[in-house]
Amino acid sequence: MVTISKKKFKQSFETKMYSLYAQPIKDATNEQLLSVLCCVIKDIIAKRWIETNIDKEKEVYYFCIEFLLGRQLKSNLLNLDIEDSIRDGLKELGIELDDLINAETDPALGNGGLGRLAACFLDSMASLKINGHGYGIRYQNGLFEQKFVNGYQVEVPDNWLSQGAYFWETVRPNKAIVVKFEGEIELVKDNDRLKVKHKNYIPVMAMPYDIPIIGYHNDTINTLRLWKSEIQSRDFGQNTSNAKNYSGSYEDALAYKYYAEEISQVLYPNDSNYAGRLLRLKQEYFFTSAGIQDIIRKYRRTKQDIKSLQNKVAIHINDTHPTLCIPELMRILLDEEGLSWEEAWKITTNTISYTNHTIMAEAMEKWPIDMIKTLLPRIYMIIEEINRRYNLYLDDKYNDENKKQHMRIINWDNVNMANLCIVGSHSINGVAALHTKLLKKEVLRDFYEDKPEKFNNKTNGIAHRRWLMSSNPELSDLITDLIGDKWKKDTTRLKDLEKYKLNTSVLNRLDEIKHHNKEHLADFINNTYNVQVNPNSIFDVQIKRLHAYKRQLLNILNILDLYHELLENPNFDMQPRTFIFGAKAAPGYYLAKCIIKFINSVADKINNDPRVNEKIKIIFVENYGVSLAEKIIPAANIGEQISTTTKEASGTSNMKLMMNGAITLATLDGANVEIFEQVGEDNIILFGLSAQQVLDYNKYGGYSALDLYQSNRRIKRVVDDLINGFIPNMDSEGREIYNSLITYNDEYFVLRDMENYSEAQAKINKLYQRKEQWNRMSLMNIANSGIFSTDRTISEYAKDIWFKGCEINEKYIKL
Ligand code: CRA
Repeated sequence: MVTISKKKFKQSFETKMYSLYAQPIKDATNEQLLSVLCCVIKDIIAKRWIETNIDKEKEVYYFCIEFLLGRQLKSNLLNLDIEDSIRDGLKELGIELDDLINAETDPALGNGGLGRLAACFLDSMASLKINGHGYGIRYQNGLFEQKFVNGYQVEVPDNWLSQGAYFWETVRPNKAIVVKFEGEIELVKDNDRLKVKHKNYIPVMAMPYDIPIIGYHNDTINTLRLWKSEIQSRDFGQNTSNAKNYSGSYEDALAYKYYAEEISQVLYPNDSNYAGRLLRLKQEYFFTSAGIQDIIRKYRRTKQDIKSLQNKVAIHINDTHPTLCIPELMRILLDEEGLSWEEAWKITTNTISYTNHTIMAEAMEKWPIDMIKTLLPRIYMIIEEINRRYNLYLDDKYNDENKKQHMRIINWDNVNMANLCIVGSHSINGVAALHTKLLKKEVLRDFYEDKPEKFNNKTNGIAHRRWLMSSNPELSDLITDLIGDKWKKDTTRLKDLEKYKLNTSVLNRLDEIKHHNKEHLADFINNTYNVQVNPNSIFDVQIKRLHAYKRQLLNILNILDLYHELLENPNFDMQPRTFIFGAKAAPGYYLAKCIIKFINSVADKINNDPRVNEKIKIIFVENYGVSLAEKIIPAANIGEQISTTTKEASGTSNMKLMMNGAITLATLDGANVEIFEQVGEDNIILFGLSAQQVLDYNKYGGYSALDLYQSNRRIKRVVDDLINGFIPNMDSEGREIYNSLITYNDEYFVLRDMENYSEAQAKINKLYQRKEQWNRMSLMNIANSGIFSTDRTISEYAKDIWFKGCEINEKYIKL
């Protein structure tokens, strides 16, 4: 383990301050102090980082187009176990560690669950001592910054690099890689073989920026390598034989610079939605090609036979965005290594595995043939050949044309990326039990029936180090006082907390801690939004991207209903509630933006109505992201997981909230099903249509939102509020939402589940008044959250997918 004494730390800090800034500590800004601290920490870990990078056993490479890391300082100090000495040392230098923790930018290189999951996976791989590294894109602008103007979402470019650099990263120009776009392919005869020549391509340089990923109390330091796109300076403006023919004019030089740099300029702000844009395809090839070339370069240095690649390397494709790993690896094995198609295919499929994260049809990536052909001519040839061979296989095995059509990789004028992933990898997994079941039985049924052994489930998780130990230290300390600290390395031990379920003083302690966290959040809300919230009220939290299927609309319509009930009957028995929302909408997703405006307008009306003010408050936090989540989650009493059943593949805020003692209010969707299995029916509040009911409605119809609206007084009342001027300052947004519910028959069954949801909320109202029982439920949630640590998820990936059949698997079987 790396360590540093306080004395040594102070010396290093001062020396670094002089060498970086040539100024005394007292003159430095917080940003400068932070950059010095990051450098000192990087110095401390440097040797270990190099050693981890010397490969000893099989390595895992996790390709993901998003990594939502969150701030790193606190979590790095925790994992290195040096927080106390650093805090004390800084204090003696007149610096508060917490000021530096808060000065760090929050790199928002992801949209939501997918990107945050990737970050939690990196944390767990390092903490389980797996040689596992991430590959992604170093976007110049991450997910937009959200501002509310008159209740509307306004998107401002995210400028996470405004401090000039990201203090944790190390750029490695000596490891840069050229990625080739466009051009023509020529097959040249070379003795008895055909050689592939890629001519007139546009070279783009992939520049690696490495971020250390530090394992918890062990010596593992892995790497997240993010690629930035740049011009290839050697070819810049030169008329080389291979590169596209730039005349050398100023205009050409500028055009080339723009072409190259645009690729890593901005993260697509879409969640569960397919961005059908040429630039997105460029991004996908850019980072997969750079990553695969990097892996092979490193492997070649070991001088081992390329045919043993699968014994040393596992490549994981996180959703379909990195699908091009498959043809890119094939390209290198065929064109550079000279292997036969059969040999190359065997190595590729044995090395690559794939996770599906959604069944939403609009999120399934399909790329027009013409686009791929022009942008990536050699890659397209390989995809075409994979498709040709697969069609032969299908024709040989099946007669059913429909079925075959559905399974083809190239279909009509498109390449179906999910199909390519399934065919080109040895493992396909869903992210929660219900999701995997739906993949097998519905969405990917034909593939499952064809090769059932390839399919498996890996229920998502969360890094408990960040989401409990670091963000809720008081709760973490209480747990350790009660059951010792073994749970930190083995979260299933949290189960030991159950023995305190009848212990009043422990339950009260739990309550006190929740109350402190609520006070902290209330202070933050007061300071930031100038709204007073009552820490004795129920903190009811829905934090996730804004999407119709996640049904923030159901939540706000129920709040409106409560408001009406209170106005009609001021003695209406209601425990005070603070409803907290946090959500960004994709900039082009109009309905989602209308819902944001609606929530803000309702909040405005209710928060300013003294008649109900003691009972209901609504807070919509601006610019929800990892750092805000770390503040909100420890303070939550209720976690709203109210998606339309079948639509949420897993969800991960559900796990974070339960682990912090919130009670889940949920449909039996995604991983809520497993939360229910863990805590039992007494410790979760369920409502809503079952998966089967939703599937049946979708298949056979039979639901009329209009009928429901006409026959249910309370439903009609709140739906009418969308358009009757009751909520002020709404323009056409109310009509848009109204139409989605009534004219378009409520695709996500908001009105259908409304009554049931309101009953569930009423149940919570009663339960919360029995404080001891509520605290017991809270304790039972914490105690049973252990399986949702990504340490469990990752050890399953390790033993069932990445290291299956390998010697080192022994290590993970025990986990
Ligand atoms: N939007 C799912 O919708 C899931 C995460 C991580 C999502 C979530 O239910 O928890 O992935 N899907 O598995 C996705 O990004 C491309 O699909 C998500 O974050």
